[in-house]
Amino acid sequence: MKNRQVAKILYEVADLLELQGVQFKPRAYRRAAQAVESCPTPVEELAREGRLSELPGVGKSIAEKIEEIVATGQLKYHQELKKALPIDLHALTQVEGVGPKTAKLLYEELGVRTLADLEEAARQGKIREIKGLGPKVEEKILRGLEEARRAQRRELLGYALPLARDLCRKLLGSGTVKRVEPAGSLRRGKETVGDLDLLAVSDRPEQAAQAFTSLPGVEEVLAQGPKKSSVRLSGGFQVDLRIVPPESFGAALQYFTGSKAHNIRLRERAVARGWKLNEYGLFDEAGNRLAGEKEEDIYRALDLQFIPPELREDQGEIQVAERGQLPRLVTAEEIRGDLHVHTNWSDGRGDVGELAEAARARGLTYIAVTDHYKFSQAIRGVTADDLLRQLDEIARLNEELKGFRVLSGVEANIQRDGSLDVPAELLRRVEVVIAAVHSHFRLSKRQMTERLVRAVEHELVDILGHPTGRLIGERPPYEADWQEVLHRAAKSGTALEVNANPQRLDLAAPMIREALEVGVRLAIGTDAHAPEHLDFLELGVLTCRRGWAESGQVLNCLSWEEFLAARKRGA
Ligand code: DGT
Ligand code: CA
Ligand code: CA
Repeated sequence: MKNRQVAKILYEVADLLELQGVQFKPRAYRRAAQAVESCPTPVEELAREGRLSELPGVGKSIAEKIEEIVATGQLKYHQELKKALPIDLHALTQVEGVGPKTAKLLYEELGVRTLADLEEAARQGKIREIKGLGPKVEEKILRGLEEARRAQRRELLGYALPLARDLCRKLLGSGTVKRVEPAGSLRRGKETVGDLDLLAVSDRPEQAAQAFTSLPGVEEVLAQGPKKSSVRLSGGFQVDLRIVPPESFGAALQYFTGSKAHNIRLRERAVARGWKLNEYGLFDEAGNRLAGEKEEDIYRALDLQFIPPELREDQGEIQVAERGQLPRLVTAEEIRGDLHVHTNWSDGRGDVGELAEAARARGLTYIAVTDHYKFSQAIRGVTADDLLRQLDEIARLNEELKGFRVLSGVEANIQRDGSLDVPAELLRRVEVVIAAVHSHFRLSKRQMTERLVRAVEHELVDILGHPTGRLIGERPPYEADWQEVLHRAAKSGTALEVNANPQRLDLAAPMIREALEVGVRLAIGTDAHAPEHLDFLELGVLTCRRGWAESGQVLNCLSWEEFLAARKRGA
């Protein structure tokens, strides 16, 4: 059973509990669901090895539930909860404009159980008739339906990226290919990936195709040939392999990296010169090859700056490249610290020292330890007392660590009214304050905007954590006037987080670009709840790059001393 399917059941339990008005438990289930969904190892394997509780947010009770799901394919507790509301809540709430409450209302009023029912009800104009919903909601649902359908079939980048690397490594290891690289949306760093497109060069294409279709994890061979092969992995993810001659590799890489919209613009540019551009190369009127071996040569021959894959979305990048004014995108090598890390002082795994070591091993020179402040009995967070003791531990550790710095911090909760739950005297004691929304997600647009504005304007808040609250494929962003929030953040000098958790990637790339335009600074945070989660950092960097961010706009590119001076409080 796929992690995603296990997660789906846990998410539904969370939503059903929430509808019953149960406190705190929904959050625990949601966190566990997130951990399962973003875990690169199949949970079946973890269950077999008795390692489920290694997942952040998975305690004994939820571990047992996961074991039951893995063993039987379902969960009795879930079935019981579902009797009261026998609908496909998980699928329905993925549609923007449909929260659990609306789903319940639609079931009670119109008998809507599935996405198909929802679509029918919306098309027949029945939703606008319901008190409290109206024509605007109906329109939104119709738009959201399409998006939700698409998202359901896609994999998170954080899952697909390590998978792609592993497949490439194994294929190279087979000795049948000279070179293999991922193209497609994965190479563009897109937050979700529909299928994987690999490109290879080989002297023995037949054997390479055979090696590819025999890779571990291949469930079904859809096609096998010297030029193109296609497989479906267990779990349903499709991988295409194309084998191309070395003199066409650059052209093929360009073509299959896409996006399709970018390619169309680029081809128009070639055609305007009387040339031809395809996956084999760039050719002039007489059919002479102008470029093809290297991707860079194609852009150069078309009088363009090299356009990094992350920008190839037909969002104006070709015009900007023509003027030679592309941003110098932030790179992973420039990142010096992680600004959002949890430890076993709250709900993370690993102590401060272990997180510091893991960060150092990844080439970083600092981390900010920002454990959750305790706001409920059900959530493991730090109390005021813990936080003071943690400060001592961090100070001691910093004495020992050479060339590495642990910054003290806290992740404060933004309460319903926009105030923080951590007393100001504590906020003053720590070096990094992240403020984030963890409850009351469904306020009116005006209330949510006022709440977020109040938080970013708080004099002690350095970073607004996972600003829009979206969970990819699970929960759309909060309703808020984002232009207003960005504007106020820029004005008050509060950074916006690019949370690098694979499920979040929040801010998302399009909003990063908007944020940068109004002068907002970015802070990448892995939100690590275990040492290995520091690997998520690269997802944050990719997302920043897709948002056209340069290193000067990303606080993590500063040294820790520079960062402290650059904070709102430092200025
Ligand atoms: P995905 O898989 O849905 O996440 O998105 P992509 O971008 O990986 O799309 P995919 O796998 O359908 O195709 C890979 C690339 O191949 C795509 O980004 C651009 C290129 N491509 C595919 N079909 C066409 C086409 O009809 N015209 C052009 N110009 N390029 C295409
Ligand atoms: Ca693809
Ligand atoms: Ca494809």
